[in-house]
Amino acid sequence: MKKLILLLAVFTLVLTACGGKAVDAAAITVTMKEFAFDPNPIKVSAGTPVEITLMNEGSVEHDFVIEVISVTDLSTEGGMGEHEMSTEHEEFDLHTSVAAGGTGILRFTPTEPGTYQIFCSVPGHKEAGMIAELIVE
Ligand SMILES: [Cu+2]
Repeated sequence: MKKLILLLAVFTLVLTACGGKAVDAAAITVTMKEFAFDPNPIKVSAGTPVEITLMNEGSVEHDFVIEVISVTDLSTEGGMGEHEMSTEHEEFDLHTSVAAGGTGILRFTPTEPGTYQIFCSVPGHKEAGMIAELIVE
């Protein structure tokens, strides 16, 4: 009986350890439409990996751009890659394009606290107010 109690105690400890919080990546879902990002602002922490799921709920292509930001571990998934319509050769530190109704994933770890402007680089969208802020705390 003593052994059973000990086993139960160990089992409980293991369960607690596995079920503990320790979320090491912040998962955020951002919706894009004409002409806004939601939520706005988006708050993240310096040094903590961020995974942003971009859902385009609009009826045209949108993208998520931050022109200048210090990040590590950058990766994207499911986006459209480069714009076909874009004629500029701008280099953005963060850039994921998502087709109407599509989803893209952007992963990065911000390294410098600050407030960064997010915008959509599809012609006319930024001018129409498609901007937001990323706050790195
Ligand atoms: Cu847009």
